[in-house]
Amino acid sequence: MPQSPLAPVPELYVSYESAQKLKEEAGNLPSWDLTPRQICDLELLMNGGFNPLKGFLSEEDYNGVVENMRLANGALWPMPITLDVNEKFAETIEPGQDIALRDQEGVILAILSVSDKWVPNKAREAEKVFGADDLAHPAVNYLHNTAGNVYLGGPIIGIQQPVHYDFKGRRDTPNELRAYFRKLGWRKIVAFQTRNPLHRAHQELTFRAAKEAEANLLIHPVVGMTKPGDVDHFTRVRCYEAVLDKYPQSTTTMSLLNLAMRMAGPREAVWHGLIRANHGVTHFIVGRDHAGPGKNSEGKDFYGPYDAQELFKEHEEEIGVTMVDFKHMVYVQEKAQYYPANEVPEGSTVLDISGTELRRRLREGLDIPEWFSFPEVVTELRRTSPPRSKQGFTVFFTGLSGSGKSTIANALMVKLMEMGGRPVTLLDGDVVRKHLSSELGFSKEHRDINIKRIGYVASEITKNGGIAICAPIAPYTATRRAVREMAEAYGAFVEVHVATPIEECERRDRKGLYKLAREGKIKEFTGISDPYEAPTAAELVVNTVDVDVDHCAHQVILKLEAMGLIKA
Ligand code: PPS
Repeated sequence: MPQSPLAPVPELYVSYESAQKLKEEAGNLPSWDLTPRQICDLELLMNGGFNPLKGFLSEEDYNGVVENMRLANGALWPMPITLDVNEKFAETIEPGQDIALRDQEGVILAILSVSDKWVPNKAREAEKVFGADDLAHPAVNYLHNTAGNVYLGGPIIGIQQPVHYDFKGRRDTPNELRAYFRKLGWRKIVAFQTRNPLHRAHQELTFRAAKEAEANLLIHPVVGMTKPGDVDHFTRVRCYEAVLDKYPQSTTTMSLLNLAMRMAGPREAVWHGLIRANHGVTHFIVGRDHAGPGKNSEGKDFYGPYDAQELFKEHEEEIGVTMVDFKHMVYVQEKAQYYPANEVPEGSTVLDISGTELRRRLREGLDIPEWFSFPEVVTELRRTSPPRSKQGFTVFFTGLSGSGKSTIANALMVKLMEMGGRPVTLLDGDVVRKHLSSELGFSKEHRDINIKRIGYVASEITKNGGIAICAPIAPYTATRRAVREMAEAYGAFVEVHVATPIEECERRDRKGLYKLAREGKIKEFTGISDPYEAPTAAELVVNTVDVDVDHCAHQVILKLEAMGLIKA
């Protein structure tokens, strides 16, 4: 049965005194270091956000949830909340044992009394919960490539909440929110779930939804884990705070929810409803493609646009929260105001900017009109995502020893410094081996470590708005890809293949190394006794045989200009 919004929701915490005692005793238990996702799940388990769950799912509950969205006792619960661990740890644990659950600093947050240990059928879980065993779905990808292969289940004893250092004043447990609503006399509350910045259309639709339901409004954004690639929650919360001022006074509040989303569309909507019911909310806005994961590996949507609304409606009573339809709002130019798309006066001009178009405008530093968003929100977004010509980026040269990488990289560095505007760092192969990787040799393992170190430093430089120029041999495709992923999390990655053929490098033999390698005096020499996997999809290929260094560096500059990374 849904909780009355006035009564507190059950929590799994023990008293402060018991917690201190348990903490000491738990020091001797086997312990598991929770993953970021598990910390989010644990927080909502302990504070009652996942009520009626009392811990990580047992095998019987898990099977019921996967197969028909129900716990073994019949209660509605659509999402498997499981403690996944690796085989090595699982081998040391048997049902009946207690384990200490620690955060990433080693602080004990809870004790799990293990009742069940099993190896889940992940393919089945993917099919039933997420609709397809397709790695293009972020939660399916997580299930197969990040989650451990063994699940542990059992009740939890909560010792302390995970620590948050950011936006403390904006985080509320379900009971804190309930108490707040009680204090203000709010009886009907519409919650709006979001993982994106809010613009004028969102403000219009949320306020309208609250007005229609004669309710107050709770902006309830997710700050735990959202879809990879989303705007980070720090930026979003600053944006939300700006939008909050736009609602009439005392109608609206905001609270941050440390949920790890799964992007499971219809099941996720039902889950979100149950979580909101626990937070004392009476109404919940569900829109088109709620918590949608994007396209599958065949380029089609994982779920139908209204699947989430239909599944929610079907279970509305049990969820205990009334669904409010999400109206797509558009701006009508002649009226200078927003209308629901299906109520636009005939013959009027409708203006709208899609998410993709907004990102393009941000990337290129183009105008974002005031009818679309609030100037404070645009300022925040521009601070975090400056136009490409002001963002950091990485230029990654790869090629054989003696191919000319360092010379071109040096020339590029000087040209970029001449232009000014951003700090430039050259991570040349030889320099890196002297300062960062002096203990490493040239085995595959050592080369990989070396390149990943370069990638890490380059990605930090990129994150902080600088230009990183790297010039190692980097002979392996997979390692170059890993570095690309690291850097692309923060800015552009431009791979330049210096494709000087081995014959030419050997003919030049500037350092005399090829001769030594031929004589067997240097082992594992790239191109002679060790492989070089040439890139197949580099952003640029330069040829140093017929073209001088200056010209090669100029080709890179042209490429950077074409990509919008520098302005002529
Ligand atoms: S790697 O594979 O990317 O880690 O190599 P890198 O860090 O770029 O280092 C290459 C420079 O080390 C010298 N050197 C060798 N290169 C290849 N294979 C072997 N076995 C080797 N031993 C020493 C060589 O001078 C490389 O410098 P560059 O500037 O590329 O000529």
